[in-house]
This record gives sequence, structure tokens and C-alpha cells, in this order.
Amino acid sequence: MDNRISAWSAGLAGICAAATMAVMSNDAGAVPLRFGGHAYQAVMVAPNYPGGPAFDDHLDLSRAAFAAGLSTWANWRRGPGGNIDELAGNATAADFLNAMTPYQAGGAQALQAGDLFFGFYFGHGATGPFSPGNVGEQAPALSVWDESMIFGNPSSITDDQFTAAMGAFNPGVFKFIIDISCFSGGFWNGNDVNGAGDLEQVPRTILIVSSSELQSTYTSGIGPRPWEPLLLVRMINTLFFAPHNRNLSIAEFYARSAVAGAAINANRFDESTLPPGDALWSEIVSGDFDSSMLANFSLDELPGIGAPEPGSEALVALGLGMLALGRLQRRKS
Ligand SMILES: [Ca+2]
Ligand SMILES: [Ca+2]
Ligand SMILES: [Ca+2]
Repeated sequence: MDNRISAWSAGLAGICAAATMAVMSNDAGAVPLRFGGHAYQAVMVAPNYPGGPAFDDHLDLSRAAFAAGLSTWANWRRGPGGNIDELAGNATAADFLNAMTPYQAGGAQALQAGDLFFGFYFGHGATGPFSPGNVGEQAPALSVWDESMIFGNPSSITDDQFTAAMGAFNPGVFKFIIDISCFSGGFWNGNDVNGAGDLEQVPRTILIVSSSELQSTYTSGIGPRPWEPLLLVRMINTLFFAPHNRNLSIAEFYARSAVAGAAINANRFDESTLPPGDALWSEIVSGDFDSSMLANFSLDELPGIGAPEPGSEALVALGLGMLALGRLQRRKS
């Protein structure tokens, strides 16, 4: 049963001792895409970790797969001139933070109230004595340590630093963050004694995490990229296979993808809408990690993660109209 081959845990200190590499980013020319009255912009990173062939030396393939799924929706586009800024696997913590600045307040492409910023991180997470953060979180935090994203060069972003980055957007911008790493739930409810805190303090923030503040996140062992945790596998599948003829709300995106409370999720959603023959959907969840979606506002206000393909709503309306007309004609005859 245990095909989870390794943990995204802070204990993997060896991954943090590598040489600095040259950094590339394809963010040149990224422009927020407007759709349905909102601008959308993503910055995505999944660091690769040095040390040779291993489960964690090519996580950028997972970032690319997620971006490919996202770009099947009308409001997201990859590549130059698109609105998905994909950082290379050798990106540093500074690269990730710097890639956000054009879209923050005062930036050349600053997002405005009601727009959606999407930040994606998949990689190692740290807490406790392995974390570069300070001790000082208090209840409702589950541990006193700050939690951190760890990059391969090595460099890191603590939850306090990331909170500051999210606070740098214009008021009213929605910040939607996916953090797939050990202890990622610790990016919420920090409540630091020094007055700082975690993402719960930044208005209009949503955070999807793969673990609680006290948990490691495990790889799923499922191909084609066996290093992806199950939540990430399912999120990628949801992007590709959810019905594209209507908006995909973030709440629905999470609910279709979530693995926490697996029985609840299995009962709540119609499995018949899932792609036939896709074994990934029937994978049994061991319950060894706990995904959650955290938000500090009503999700009804959200523009959603996926917008329908242009014209699809008209096509659906036309189809319903034809159906009604057919019934009318049958009634007449
Ligand atoms: Ca903590
Ligand atoms: Ca903190
Ligand atoms: Ca924290």
C-alpha cells in the first residue's frame, strides 16, 4: 500500500546544500489577461533540487503540467505574452518574489481590485529547527515555528515574508495561493507575537495546502510523474477534465481535487463526470496527509480559476433552446 516514496520534509537537509545555478525565467512580456471583467495573472514555480536523478530533481515538470491544464481555460495563457509566468526549476526565492512585483501595487502591470493573482509553489517545505524563520507563532498556530518554502540553490521564503509579498498587492486584489509542500498549512494562522503573521492577515487571500502545519506531504507514486502528491495529481486532472463550458470556481476546483476527508469528497461529487478509465481518480487515499482550502472572505465574491471558453455559454444557451424547441414541436405534433 505504501507507495509514497519520500516526504517533502525539512529533514531532507541535504537538498539545501547545493551550488547556486544560473537562473532563467520566461516572465518577459507576461501581461495579465482580462476576461469577464477581471484581470488574471499567475506566477508559478516548482524548484528542482540538485543531487542527481531523484524524486525531487525535476519538479518543474509538475509545474509545466499544471500550467498546461490551466491554459485549457479561456482566461489563462502560457508562453510569451501570456499571463502564466512559469519560473524555471533553478529559480531562487528572490526570483519567485521578484516575479510578482510587476503585478503588485505600483508595478508596471499592477492588478486592481477584483482581479485575481495566482501564486503556485510545489517543493520542499521546512519548519522547526530546519526553518530559517523565527520562533514566535502562537495559537491558533499549531507550532511556534515559522514555516518556509525552500528553493534548490538554497534559499527560502518564510511564511512571514510571503505574507508581506501578498500584502504588497493593491487593495481588493484576490490572492489565490497553492502551496504543495510539507507543513504548508503553517502559512495560515501564524499570529506572531511580534505583530507579524501569516496569510490570514492579508484580506482577500485563499490558500490551498497539501498538509497541515504539523504534517509532511508525501509523493503519490503515481505515474506519469510519481513525485506528485495526490492532491496535485488531482488538481492537474481537474484542470484538464472539469467541464469547460462554464466557470470553474475555486471552491469547486478544490472540492473536485481534495483528498482530505476522502470519503466526504467521494460522496459529494459525481464520479460519473470524471474521465472514463482514468485510474488516477480511483486511487485510494491513505489519509496520510490533509489538504485544505483556507480563505478569509466569502468565496462567492471570487472570479473563479477557470472561465468558460469564449462563446461556450452562447452555445449552451443555443443547445437548450433547440432542446426546448424540439419538445415544443413534439407537443404540437
Ligand atoms: Ca508554525
Ligand atoms: Ca509566521
Ligand atoms: Ca506559520
